[in-house]
Amino acid sequence: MTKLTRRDFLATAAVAALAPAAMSRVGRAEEAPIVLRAESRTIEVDGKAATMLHIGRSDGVSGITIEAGRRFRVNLENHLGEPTLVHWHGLMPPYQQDGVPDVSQPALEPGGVYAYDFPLDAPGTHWMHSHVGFQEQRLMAAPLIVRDPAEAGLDEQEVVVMLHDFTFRDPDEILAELRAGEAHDEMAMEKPAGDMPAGGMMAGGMKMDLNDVEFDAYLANDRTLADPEVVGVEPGGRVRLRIINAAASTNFFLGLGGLEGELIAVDGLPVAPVRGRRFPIAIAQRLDIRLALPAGQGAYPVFAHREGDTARTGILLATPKARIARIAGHAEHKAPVVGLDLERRLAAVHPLDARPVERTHVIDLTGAMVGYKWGLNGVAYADHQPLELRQGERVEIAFRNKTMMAHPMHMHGVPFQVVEIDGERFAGAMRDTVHVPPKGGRVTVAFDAVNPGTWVMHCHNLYHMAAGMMTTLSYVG
Ligand SMILES: [Cu+2]
Repeated sequence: MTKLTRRDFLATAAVAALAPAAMSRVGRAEEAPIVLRAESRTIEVDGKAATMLHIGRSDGVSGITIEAGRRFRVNLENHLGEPTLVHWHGLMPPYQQDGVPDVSQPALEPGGVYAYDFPLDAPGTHWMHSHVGFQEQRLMAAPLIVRDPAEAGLDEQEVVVMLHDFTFRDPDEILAELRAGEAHDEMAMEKPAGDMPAGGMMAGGMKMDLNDVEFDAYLANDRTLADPEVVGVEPGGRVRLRIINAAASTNFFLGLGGLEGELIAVDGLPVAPVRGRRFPIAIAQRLDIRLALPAGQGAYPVFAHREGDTARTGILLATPKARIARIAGHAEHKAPVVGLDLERRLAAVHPLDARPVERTHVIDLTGAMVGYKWGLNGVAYADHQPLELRQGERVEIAFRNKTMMAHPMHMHGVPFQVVEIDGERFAGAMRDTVHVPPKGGRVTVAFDAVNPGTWVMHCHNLYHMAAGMMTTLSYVG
């Protein structure tokens, strides 16, 4: 049994009243598997209905909240009229249960059920999403929260916020337009990108390609700021934000309004705390942020600002008697461009052991807006050769971005540690997705090949991945 603190109870009750579909809840100690349904649903965005996809439990709740130390025992049912498959982003399953079509297992046909069963060792803020076509852009994603049993007694309210970029259009059409699109500047640029001023201009005035898809809205727990989720909090209460960037193609800055927070984990893996009011979050990444709310009544927005743009989304934390004002969907100023300033300051609480590197793969991130062809080392996924490695090896992957766009690089199987940025070695965060800035950005990650199988590594910008920016790495036991 999971004990609920008073704040847990208050939070659950308040949130259930306000937004029943957007929250997860504590998994009970059931022996039976959790049933997850891939299904369609209708949501309303800016007063207009849209048929989207969903990964939900039979009670309509999105995703799963579960305790570390249990088994991940899930039956995935396909209630869609098309094949699907769900990747457990951040978990370390055996590769046959990793949810990548034709790499882990065949896609799940309509009406079918797949059973998943593997140990859940580590806590963390993770998520689940379809790895089939553009289903993720059609909102087929949900939180996957693995709670730390050691934190069960904390007097702290958990607030999960899942971010999306939203379009009423057919994503296949968007990709076709990108492929037919006009040429962009392709000037070479020596200086790597940091946290740059807004507008996509870098030092020297040269252009980079930012936000190549125009979206209709940005969602936080499926809602816009015109009608945001309002989470009940207590005056002076403690909150743990679990922010998940489930956008297909958008990096954000997570802003805490006037409040200062403490970043305690990235991609579900703990880091030495970093205090701040604004934190970058690239596509597919997660942020765990602790907040101590002021005493007295108040409403506290948690914003996600699209990089290089004024557009924003978010939720509101509000005490029972707080006055809630309308919040504009656009900020007065553009958010900056996501870079690696924060990344350089991060240090894992549980880093890799010190040992010699046994194998290094240099991966050039390649492609161009012209023709919208993306790849790794100049090769699209259709023509890829698996990267070679051996079980047990310490491996480093050196990403070198030869393109005009940033790429959030994600590897399946095991997390990695960021160990080098632009030639400078350091012992950074453990992660599963790292932002590699455009025009010569260089990031090296290290990992131990301890989860044998065939795994994909890809750019998590869904349009780049669909255009070929993916490869596999393969090692056997
Ligand atoms: Cu990319």
